Amino acid sequence: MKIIVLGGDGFCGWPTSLRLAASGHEILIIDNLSRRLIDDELSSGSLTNIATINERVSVAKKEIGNIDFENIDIANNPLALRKVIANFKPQAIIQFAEQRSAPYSMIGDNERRYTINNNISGTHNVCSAIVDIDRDIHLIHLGTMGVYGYSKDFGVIPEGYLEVNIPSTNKNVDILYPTNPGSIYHLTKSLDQIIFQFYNKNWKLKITDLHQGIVWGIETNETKQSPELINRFDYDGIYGTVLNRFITQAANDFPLTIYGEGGQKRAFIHISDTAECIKLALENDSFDTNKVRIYNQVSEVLSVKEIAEIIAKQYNAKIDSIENPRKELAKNELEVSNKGLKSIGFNPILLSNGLLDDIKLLANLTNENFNKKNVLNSPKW
Ligand code: NAD
Ligand code: USQ
Repeated sequence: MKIIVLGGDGFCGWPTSLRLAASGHEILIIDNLSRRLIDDELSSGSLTNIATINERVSVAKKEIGNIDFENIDIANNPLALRKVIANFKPQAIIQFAEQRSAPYSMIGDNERRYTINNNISGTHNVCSAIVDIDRDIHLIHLGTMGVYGYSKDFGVIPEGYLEVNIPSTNKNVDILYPTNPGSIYHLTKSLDQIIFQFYNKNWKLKITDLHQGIVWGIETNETKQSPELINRFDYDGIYGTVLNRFITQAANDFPLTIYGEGGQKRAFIHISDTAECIKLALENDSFDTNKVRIYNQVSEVLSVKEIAEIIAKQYNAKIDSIENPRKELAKNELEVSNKGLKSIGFNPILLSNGLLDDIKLLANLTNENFNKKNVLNSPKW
């Protein structure tokens, strides 16, 4: 298949591009490298030394498969985006290209506006281009579990749609699950859903929205094949996600930073499964296009405290409870359905599978890049 991967230089997009190329697909990465610029802006960056995009692509062509790259800002240069889609003629487009940090989106006015403009315009530009160029293109978007909020108020979190009873007609209908975002970033993912609903209703666009949990890990079979293919790995208080942060902290004798008491339950998925689930969604593309297909891309639910305890026990680390910089529930119950992806072959890697050791090893090998100053740099909101 010919596939465009928007945001293919990022943490999820790069290993996914490699996995798809290794499976014989023809990949065109589009990225404006904004994430590398944000590293400079925050004086932070990946714990691993990542190669330039040109080095990455040239090694991937030799070692993995058919991959090319174009530098385009999909939010601010819709004409260039349209031209590339029209010339490349993809069967599918995968949309990773959004500003994805909740803390970054809450720093201040600039970051709030940037996140809204970048994410909403970018995603809308893609939909609008598909309408004019080829309505058979399958759009796969990376959404987030955070659109649902994190609670059991309506029971187990279903895949996108909630069945409700309308008292006046006593009929049951499926509605888009009511959104409950906790940051400007999560708000953009909630708004993306309405864009998809409209484009699907009006132009019958074929869209899969994958509501992904927190991604942990770093390596996949493909990124391990050469130092130039290594993935990025964030550990700072703005882009680092909780499990990868705790592993890096354990590797650097830094107490694990639980925000509050650690009662927040979240859904998690390993980076290799991110790539695998997208491959499954792409290759299993016969579905009812009368509505947007929504899957929950998650493997297991754990609390922050449970994660900290697993890591503290395994690596003899200390745990610190620090004031939570975020406005969120101190504790919550959470149960999530992932039956859609399981029905097309997803067999999740769990935290107990032992991969933590791989990451600890890597975190140790790269600890010359670990900067203590960046661990607690989250804004408060
Ligand atoms: P990332 O920041 O590492 O990658 C995003 C990539 O998109 C970057 O390379 C960036 O340069 C590019 N990009 C951003 N705006 C762009 C624009 N306007 N034009 C072109 N390129 C642009 O993020 P990630 O962790 O790889 O996340 C990818 C997607 O997956 C995001 O949409 C995110 O919301 C979603 N997601 C991530 C996680 C996670 O834990 N990392 C969890 C759930 C969902
Ligand atoms: N947390 C800590 N200590 C830390 C860091 C975080 O206790 O040092 C807590 C946070 O307070 C929060 C939880 O861990 O309760 C998760 O935080 P996170 O930074 O790992 O994840 P989050 O901000 O939710 O965002 C990440 C990705 C985002 C994605 C989302 C999926 O950055 O792109 O959409 O995970 S989800 O959380 O399921 O909505």
